[in-house]
Amino acid sequence: MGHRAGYVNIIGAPNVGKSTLLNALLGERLVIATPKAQTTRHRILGILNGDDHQLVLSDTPGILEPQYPLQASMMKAVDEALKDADVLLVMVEHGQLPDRAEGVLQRARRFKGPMLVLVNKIDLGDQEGVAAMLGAWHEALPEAEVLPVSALHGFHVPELREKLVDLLPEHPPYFPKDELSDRNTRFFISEFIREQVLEHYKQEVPYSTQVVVNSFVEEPDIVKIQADVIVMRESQKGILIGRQGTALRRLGTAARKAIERFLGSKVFLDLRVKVDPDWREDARKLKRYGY
Ligand SMILES: Nc1nc2c(ncn2[C@@H]2O[C@H](COP(=O)(O)OP(=O)(O)OP(=O)(O)O)[C@@H](O)[C@H]2O)c(=O)[nH]1
Ligand SMILES: [Mg+2]
Repeated sequence: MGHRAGYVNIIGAPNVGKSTLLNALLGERLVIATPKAQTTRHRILGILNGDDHQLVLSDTPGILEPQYPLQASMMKAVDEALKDADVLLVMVEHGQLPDRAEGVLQRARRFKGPMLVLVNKIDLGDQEGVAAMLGAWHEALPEAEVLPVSALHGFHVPELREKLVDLLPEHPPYFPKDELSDRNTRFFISEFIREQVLEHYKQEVPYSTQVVVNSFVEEPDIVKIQADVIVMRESQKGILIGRQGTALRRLGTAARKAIERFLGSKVFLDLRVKVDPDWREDARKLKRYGY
Protein backbone atom coordinates (compact mmCIF):
# COMPACT_ATOMS: atom_id res chain seq x y z
CA MET A 1 0.00 0.00 0.00
CA GLY A 2 1.35 3.41 -0.98
CA HIS A 3 0.59 6.72 0.66
CA ARG A 4 -2.82 7.28 2.24
CA ALA A 5 -4.49 10.68 2.55
CA GLY A 6 -7.97 12.03 3.04
CA TYR A 7 -10.37 14.43 4.67
CA VAL A 8 -11.86 13.44 8.02
CA ASN A 9 -14.49 16.00 8.95
CA ILE A 10 -16.06 16.39 12.38
CA ILE A 11 -19.66 17.60 12.68
CA GLY A 12 -22.03 17.82 15.64
CA ALA A 13 -24.18 20.07 17.81
CA PRO A 14 -22.56 23.06 19.58
CA ASN A 15 -20.39 22.33 22.62
CA VAL A 16 -20.19 18.53 22.24
CA GLY A 17 -16.36 18.58 22.09
CA LYS A 18 -15.44 18.70 18.37
CA SER A 19 -12.58 21.15 18.81
CA THR A 20 -11.29 19.31 21.87
CA LEU A 21 -11.19 16.12 19.79
CA LEU A 22 -9.34 17.78 16.92
CA ASN A 23 -6.67 18.95 19.37
CA ALA A 24 -6.52 15.52 21.01
CA LEU A 25 -6.05 13.77 17.66
CA LEU A 26 -3.33 16.26 16.68
CA GLY A 27 -1.68 16.11 20.11
CA GLU A 28 -1.50 19.89 20.04
CA ARG A 29 -3.69 22.77 21.19
CA LEU A 30 -4.43 24.26 17.76
CA VAL A 31 -8.09 25.29 17.82
CA ILE A 32 -9.93 27.03 20.62
CA ALA A 33 -12.37 25.14 22.86
CA THR A 34 -14.39 26.69 25.69
CA PRO A 35 -17.35 25.78 27.92
CA LYS A 36 -19.56 28.12 25.84
CA ALA A 37 -21.52 26.94 22.81
CA GLN A 38 -20.67 28.44 19.39
CA THR A 39 -16.98 28.79 20.11
CA THR A 40 -15.95 27.68 16.63
CA ARG A 41 -17.10 29.92 13.75
CA HIS A 42 -15.07 28.59 10.81
CA ARG A 43 -14.09 25.36 9.23
CA ILE A 44 -10.48 24.90 10.35
CA LEU A 45 -8.14 22.20 9.10
CA GLY A 46 -5.74 20.38 11.39
CA ILE A 47 -3.28 18.21 9.48
CA LEU A 48 -1.83 15.06 11.02
CA ASN A 49 1.19 13.89 9.06
CA GLY A 50 2.79 10.44 9.17
CA ASP A 51 5.48 8.91 6.93
CA ASP A 52 2.90 7.05 4.85
CA HIS A 53 -0.28 8.99 5.58
CA GLN A 54 -1.86 12.41 5.92
CA LEU A 55 -5.07 12.86 7.89
CA VAL A 56 -6.68 16.18 7.03
CA LEU A 57 -9.04 16.80 9.94
CA SER A 58 -11.72 19.50 9.82
CA ASP A 59 -13.17 21.19 12.84
CA THR A 60 -16.52 22.84 12.11
CA PRO A 61 -19.00 25.10 13.91
CA GLY A 62 -21.74 23.43 15.96
CA ILE A 63 -24.94 22.73 14.01
CA LEU A 64 -27.82 25.05 14.83
CA GLU A 65 -30.83 26.74 13.24
CA PRO A 66 -29.30 30.05 12.08
CA GLN A 67 -30.85 33.25 13.52
CA TYR A 68 -28.55 35.85 11.90
CA PRO A 69 -26.10 36.04 8.97
CA LEU A 70 -22.99 35.09 10.99
CA GLN A 71 -24.69 31.84 12.02
CA ALA A 72 -25.80 31.26 8.43
CA SER A 73 -22.17 31.54 7.35
CA MET A 74 -21.24 29.06 10.11
CA MET A 75 -23.74 26.53 8.72
CA LYS A 76 -22.32 27.03 5.24
CA ALA A 77 -18.96 25.98 6.67
CA VAL A 78 -20.55 22.79 8.04
CA ASP A 79 -22.17 21.95 4.72
CA GLU A 80 -18.89 22.53 2.86
CA ALA A 81 -17.27 19.98 5.16
CA LEU A 82 -19.98 17.44 4.33
CA LYS A 83 -19.15 17.71 0.63
CA ASP A 84 -15.50 16.73 0.68
CA ALA A 85 -15.32 14.29 3.61
CA ASP A 86 -13.70 10.92 2.93
CA VAL A 87 -14.70 9.92 6.44
CA LEU A 88 -17.38 11.65 8.52
CA LEU A 89 -17.14 11.86 12.30
CA VAL A 90 -20.51 12.61 13.85
CA MET A 91 -19.92 13.73 17.41
CA VAL A 92 -22.59 13.68 20.09
CA GLU A 93 -22.21 14.14 23.81
CA HIS A 94 -23.23 11.82 26.59
CA GLY A 95 -26.96 12.26 27.26
CA GLN A 96 -27.76 13.69 23.82
CA LEU A 97 -30.22 11.28 22.22
CA PRO A 98 -30.90 11.17 18.45
CA ASP A 99 -34.37 12.70 18.77
CA ARG A 100 -32.73 15.84 20.19
CA ALA A 101 -30.23 16.17 17.35
CA GLU A 102 -32.33 16.70 14.25
CA GLY A 103 -29.93 18.96 12.30
CA VAL A 104 -27.07 16.54 12.96
CA LEU A 105 -29.06 13.44 11.98
CA GLN A 106 -30.37 15.01 8.78
CA ARG A 107 -26.87 15.84 7.62
CA ALA A 108 -25.39 12.50 8.69
CA ARG A 109 -28.08 10.58 6.79
CA ARG A 110 -27.25 12.42 3.57
CA PHE A 111 -23.59 11.39 3.77
CA LYS A 112 -22.49 8.43 1.66
CA GLY A 113 -19.22 7.03 2.92
CA PRO A 114 -17.59 5.66 6.04
CA MET A 115 -19.08 7.30 9.13
CA LEU A 116 -18.34 7.00 12.83
CA VAL A 117 -20.60 8.26 15.60
CA LEU A 118 -18.48 9.35 18.53
CA VAL A 119 -20.32 9.46 21.83
CA ASN A 120 -18.14 11.95 23.70
CA LYS A 121 -17.82 12.92 27.38
CA ILE A 122 -18.40 9.37 28.54
CA ASP A 123 -16.38 10.28 31.64
CA LEU A 124 -19.64 11.97 32.73
CA GLY A 125 -21.77 8.82 32.37
CA ASP A 126 -22.10 5.46 34.08
CA GLN A 127 -21.82 2.12 32.31
CA GLU A 128 -25.55 1.67 31.90
CA GLY A 129 -26.11 5.19 30.61
CA VAL A 130 -23.29 4.89 28.09
CA ALA A 131 -24.62 1.53 26.84
CA ALA A 132 -28.06 3.11 26.31
CA MET A 133 -26.48 5.99 24.36
CA LEU A 134 -24.52 3.60 22.12
CA GLY A 135 -27.68 1.57 21.45
CA ALA A 136 -29.80 4.61 20.60
CA TRP A 137 -27.23 5.98 18.15
CA HIS A 138 -26.67 2.60 16.55
CA GLU A 139 -30.38 2.42 15.89
CA ALA A 140 -30.52 5.97 14.48
CA LEU A 141 -27.51 5.51 12.15
CA PRO A 142 -27.21 1.75 11.59
CA GLU A 143 -24.55 2.04 8.85
CA ALA A 144 -22.16 3.91 11.15
CA GLU A 145 -19.78 2.49 13.72
CA VAL A 146 -20.56 3.91 17.18
CA LEU A 147 -17.61 4.53 19.48
CA PRO A 148 -17.56 5.88 23.05
CA VAL A 149 -14.79 8.45 23.62
CA SER A 150 -13.60 11.15 25.95
CA ALA A 151 -11.82 13.84 23.94
CA LEU A 152 -10.85 15.69 27.10
CA HIS A 153 -9.32 12.68 28.83
CA GLY A 154 -7.98 10.98 25.71
CA PHE A 155 -10.11 7.87 26.14
CA HIS A 156 -10.15 5.88 22.85
CA VAL A 157 -8.32 8.70 21.07
CA PRO A 158 -5.25 6.64 20.00
CA GLU A 159 -7.54 3.81 18.80
CA LEU A 160 -9.62 6.32 16.86
CA ARG A 161 -6.51 7.80 15.23
CA GLU A 162 -5.43 4.34 14.03
CA LYS A 163 -8.88 3.52 12.78
CA LEU A 164 -9.02 6.75 10.79
CA VAL A 165 -5.68 6.11 9.10
CA ASP A 166 -6.97 2.64 8.10
CA LEU A 167 -10.07 4.22 6.54
CA LEU A 168 -8.10 6.67 4.38
CA PRO A 169 -8.00 6.02 0.65
CA GLU A 170 -4.72 5.62 -1.17
CA HIS A 171 -3.83 9.15 -2.25
CA PRO A 172 -0.80 11.46 -2.38
CA PRO A 173 -0.64 14.16 0.33
CA TYR A 174 -2.96 17.14 -0.13
CA PHE A 175 -0.67 19.55 1.73
CA PRO A 176 3.10 19.84 2.26
CA LYS A 177 4.04 17.29 4.92
CA ASP A 178 5.30 19.93 7.39
CA GLU A 179 2.03 21.89 7.39
CA LEU A 180 -0.24 21.79 10.45
CA SER A 181 -3.20 23.85 9.22
CA ASP A 182 -4.66 25.79 6.31
CA ARG A 183 -4.87 28.88 8.54
CA ASN A 184 -2.07 31.33 9.25
CA THR A 185 -0.53 32.56 12.50
CA ARG A 186 -2.63 35.75 12.53
CA PHE A 187 -5.82 33.71 12.38
CA PHE A 188 -4.82 31.61 15.39
CA ILE A 189 -3.78 34.72 17.34
CA SER A 190 -7.19 36.29 16.74
CA GLU A 191 -8.79 33.03 17.87
CA PHE A 192 -6.79 32.93 21.11
CA ILE A 193 -7.94 36.47 21.88
CA ARG A 194 -11.56 35.56 21.10
CA GLU A 195 -11.23 32.49 23.29
CA GLN A 196 -10.40 34.73 26.25
CA VAL A 197 -13.42 36.91 25.44
CA LEU A 198 -15.55 33.73 25.62
CA GLU A 199 -13.90 32.82 28.94
CA HIS A 200 -14.16 36.26 30.57
CA TYR A 201 -17.48 37.75 29.45
CA LYS A 202 -21.11 36.69 29.75
CA GLN A 203 -24.31 36.71 27.72
CA GLU A 204 -24.26 38.46 24.35
CA VAL A 205 -20.76 39.97 24.51
CA PRO A 206 -18.77 36.95 23.22
CA TYR A 207 -21.36 36.40 20.48
CA SER A 208 -21.03 40.03 19.38
CA THR A 209 -17.24 40.04 19.32
CA GLN A 210 -14.86 39.70 16.44
CA VAL A 211 -11.06 40.04 16.62
CA VAL A 212 -8.78 41.40 13.91
CA VAL A 213 -4.98 41.26 14.13
CA ASN A 214 -3.67 44.41 12.46
CA SER A 215 0.04 43.98 12.92
CA PHE A 216 2.42 41.20 13.82
CA VAL A 217 6.09 42.20 14.08
CA GLU A 218 8.80 39.71 15.06
CA GLU A 219 11.70 41.38 16.84
CA PRO A 220 14.80 39.55 18.12
CA ASP A 221 13.34 38.60 21.51
CA ILE A 222 9.71 39.66 21.38
CA VAL A 223 6.73 39.55 19.04
CA LYS A 224 4.69 42.76 18.94
CA ILE A 225 1.02 42.37 18.12
CA GLN A 226 -1.70 44.95 17.73
CA ALA A 227 -5.27 43.67 17.54
CA ASP A 228 -8.76 45.16 17.56
CA VAL A 229 -11.56 43.61 19.56
CA ILE A 230 -14.67 44.59 17.64
CA VAL A 231 -18.14 44.63 19.16
CA MET A 232 -21.56 45.60 17.82
CA ARG A 233 -22.58 48.39 20.23
CA GLU A 234 -21.15 51.13 22.49
CA SER A 235 -22.61 49.45 25.59
CA GLN A 236 -20.63 46.29 24.80
CA LYS A 237 -17.47 48.34 24.41
CA GLY A 238 -17.99 49.65 27.93
CA ILE A 239 -18.41 46.13 29.31
CA LEU A 240 -15.29 44.88 27.53
CA ILE A 241 -13.16 47.71 28.90
CA GLY A 242 -14.64 47.69 32.38
CA ARG A 243 -14.16 50.19 35.19
CA GLN A 244 -10.88 52.05 34.66
CA GLY A 245 -9.90 49.47 32.07
CA THR A 246 -9.54 46.59 34.53
CA ALA A 247 -11.56 44.10 32.47
CA LEU A 248 -9.62 44.83 29.29
CA ARG A 249 -6.29 44.50 31.13
CA ARG A 250 -7.35 41.12 32.48
CA LEU A 251 -8.40 40.02 29.01
CA GLY A 252 -5.11 41.27 27.53
CA THR A 253 -2.98 39.42 30.07
CA ALA A 254 -4.82 36.11 29.59
CA ALA A 255 -4.69 36.42 25.80
CA ARG A 256 -1.00 37.34 25.83
CA LYS A 257 -0.17 34.22 27.87
CA ALA A 258 -2.12 31.98 25.48
CA ILE A 259 -0.37 33.52 22.46
CA GLU A 260 3.04 33.17 24.14
CA ARG A 261 2.38 29.46 24.65
CA PHE A 262 1.34 29.07 21.02
CA LEU A 263 4.27 31.02 19.53
CA GLY A 264 6.84 29.88 22.08
CA SER A 265 8.13 33.42 22.47
CA LYS A 266 7.59 36.57 24.50
CA VAL A 267 4.72 38.74 23.28
CA PHE A 268 3.72 42.38 23.61
CA LEU A 269 -0.01 42.64 22.96
CA ASP A 270 -1.79 45.92 22.30
CA LEU A 271 -5.58 45.43 22.35
CA ARG A 272 -8.02 48.14 21.27
CA VAL A 273 -11.78 47.93 21.48
CA LYS A 274 -13.82 49.22 18.56
CA VAL A 275 -17.47 49.34 17.61
CA ASP A 276 -18.61 48.20 14.18
CA PRO A 277 -22.41 48.51 14.36
CA ASP A 278 -24.21 45.18 13.88
CA TRP A 279 -21.28 43.62 12.02
CA ARG A 280 -22.60 40.08 12.39
CA GLU A 281 -25.86 40.98 10.59
CA ASP A 282 -24.20 42.44 7.51
CA ALA A 283 -23.08 40.18 4.66
CA ARG A 284 -20.48 42.65 3.40
CA LYS A 285 -18.90 43.16 6.80
CA LEU A 286 -18.87 39.40 7.41
CA LYS A 287 -17.02 38.86 4.16
CA ARG A 288 -14.44 41.47 5.11
CA TYR A 289 -13.89 39.65 8.42
CA GLY A 290 -13.31 36.35 6.65
CA TYR A 291 -16.70 34.66 7.13
N1 LIG B 1 -16.22 16.13 30.74
C1 LIG B 1 -15.82 16.27 29.49
N2 LIG B 1 -15.84 17.50 28.92
C2 LIG B 1 -15.43 17.61 27.64
C3 LIG B 1 -14.99 16.49 26.88
N3 LIG B 1 -14.67 16.94 25.65
C4 LIG B 1 -14.88 18.26 25.64
N4 LIG B 1 -15.34 18.68 26.84
C5 LIG B 1 -15.67 20.06 27.25
O1 LIG B 1 -16.81 20.50 26.54
C6 LIG B 1 -16.74 21.92 26.30
C7 LIG B 1 -16.92 22.19 24.84
O2 LIG B 1 -15.82 21.69 24.11
P1 LIG B 1 -15.47 22.19 22.64
O3 LIG B 1 -14.37 21.33 22.14
O4 LIG B 1 -15.27 23.66 22.61
O5 LIG B 1 -16.83 21.82 21.90
P2 LIG B 1 -17.24 22.12 20.38
O6 LIG B 1 -18.09 20.98 19.93
O7 LIG B 1 -16.03 22.40 19.56
O8 LIG B 1 -18.14 23.42 20.54
P3 LIG B 1 -18.53 24.55 19.43
O9 LIG B 1 -17.29 25.01 18.76
O10 LIG B 1 -19.16 25.61 20.25
O11 LIG B 1 -19.51 23.89 18.51
C8 LIG B 1 -15.37 22.35 26.82
O12 LIG B 1 -15.55 22.91 28.11
C9 LIG B 1 -14.57 21.05 26.88
O13 LIG B 1 -13.56 21.04 27.87
C10 LIG B 1 -14.98 15.22 27.52
O14 LIG B 1 -14.59 14.19 26.95
N5 LIG B 1 -15.41 15.17 28.81
MG1 LIG C 1 -15.53 24.05 18.48
